[in-house]
This record gives sequence, C-alpha cells and structure tokens, in this order.
Amino acid sequence: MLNDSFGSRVAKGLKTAWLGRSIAFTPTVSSTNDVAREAALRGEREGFAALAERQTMGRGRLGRPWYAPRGSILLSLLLRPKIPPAQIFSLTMLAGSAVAAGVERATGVACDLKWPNDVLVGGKKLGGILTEASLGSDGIEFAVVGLGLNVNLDFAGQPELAEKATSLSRELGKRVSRLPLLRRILEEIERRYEVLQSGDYERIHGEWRSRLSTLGKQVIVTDGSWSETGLAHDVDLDGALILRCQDNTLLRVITGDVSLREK
Ligand code: BT5
Repeated sequence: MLNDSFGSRVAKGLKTAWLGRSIAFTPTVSSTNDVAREAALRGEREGFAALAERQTMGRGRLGRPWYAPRGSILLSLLLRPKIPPAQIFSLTMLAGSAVAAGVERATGVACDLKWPNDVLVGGKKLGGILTEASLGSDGIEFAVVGLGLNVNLDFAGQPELAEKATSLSRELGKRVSRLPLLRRILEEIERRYEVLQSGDYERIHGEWRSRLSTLGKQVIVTDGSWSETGLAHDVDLDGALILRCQDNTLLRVITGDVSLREK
C-alpha cells in the first residue's frame, strides 16, 4: 500500500529535469485530474503531478467510470504546452507511447496502443489516458494528462472487466513495484514532451502510429449513438482515425471507440 511518503520517495530517484519534481500524493481523491486542474488554477508550474491510491470519482472519456481498487497507478500531470489547440491530441499520443515504453523497460511486458487512448497487453486494456485541457483566447492555458494503469490488481467481482482488461501482476504472475515503474514513465513522458515542445509533431505521431495495433484491421467504430464498420486505414497528425468504409470512401473519425470486427 502507498503511504504519505510515496510522493517524496518517487521524487528521490527520479531522473527528470522538471516533470514530477513537485508531487502531491493523497491517499483518496475524487479524481487526480481534478487535483491537477485545481493546481493549475492556483498557478502551479507545469510538471506538477497528482498521485493517489484511490479515486472516488475516477473517470475516463465521456464521464465513464475508471475502476481502480488499490494497486493501480493513478497519475495526473499538469502541462502548459506551447502548441496550437488543434494539436492537443499529441499529448495523448506521447503519453501513450511513453507509458508503453516505460512499462516495457521497467517490467519487460510488451505493450501496444489502441486508438484513441488505450494501452494494451495482448489485446487487453492495461491502462488508459485522459487528457483534459483548458482553452483561452490565446490558446491552451493548461492541460492535464491523466493515466490509470493496472499494476497489482485483479478484477474479482468485475466479470465484464476481467474479460477485456489486464494488469501487470496478472501478466507476470507476481507483484510489481510501482516506484521504479512510475519513475520510468515520468522520464519517458518528459523526453517526449520536449520533442513536442520543439514542434516535432511528426515524430510524436510516428511513434504513436507505429504502436497502434488496430491499423490495417477490420474494425467497428462507435461513439455510442453511431457506428461504422471498415478498415482502420491510418491516423492523421491531429489524431483522427481514417476509416476506409465498405463503400471505399474515407471517413475521418475524431472521437469514438474501436473494436476488432469478428470474422
Ligand atoms: C480511459 O477512458 O481509458 C481513460 C482512463 C483514465 C483514468 C485516469 S486515472 C487517473 C486520472 N484521473 C481520472 O479521473 N482519470 C484519469 P475510456 O477510453 O473512456 O475508457 C473507459 C472504459 O475503460 C470504461 O468504460 C471501462 O469499460 C474500461 N475500464 C474501466 N476501468 C478499467 C480498468 N481499470 N482497466 C481497464 N479498463 C477499464
């Protein structure tokens, strides 16, 4: 279990220059994204990290609940990116690539990504990213990148999730220390964020694209009210999924969920 000294213990061995140098660990919060947002509004510098052991209102996109019993990494980062609002999805891209690389390097478990914001292991969801931004007349005021990662947990009592989700302890058959993993993820994110700030969106996009396991496959895309079947053809620089529909037209999908089409 994590205790109050967790934040300072993470910071001690961390090799980042600025990301996660200021960490607020709270055992239970509504959502770490809210903690980071409040920090932004009181003027906290970019790099601030909110960590928790439990969330009472942890959320995914569209207000969907995020299941996180003890044993997860629940992390939200405050960023003040100097990028055009149209490029905001690059934050989700770079966080996804960084988490996948961080998990692989710290634990040896191979990860891939699923459009738009999932981290997968063997087709099952290991984690998810929720990027929320505040926009002003001058562009992005701040952004919060939230990560929920299943580390030491099973899905007992959650049969629906047990089918489609996994955790590192489940994959490895043993507990995984969260401290080195978290440090590694922060280091991987910082490196990529600096690439983003240099304006090299193509590099961020290229790495993300190369990890997307659904590209080239027949998929169903849905946003709940609408669904379309087709070939996951490509992803645009701004993160949109390009679907080749059955009538051979190309459709740009900005928001939704993708699942593989059963043969
Ligand atoms: C996401 O949303 O995948 C983004 C999740 C981000 C959670 C973090 S935790 C720290 C920070 N604070 C927050 O309040 N949020 C962020 P989405 O793509 O909408 O996926 C949500 C769906 O994933 C749910 O509807 C479930 O089907 C599934 N799900 C929920 N909990 C899960 C879990 N622990 N592991 C795998 N899948 C889960």
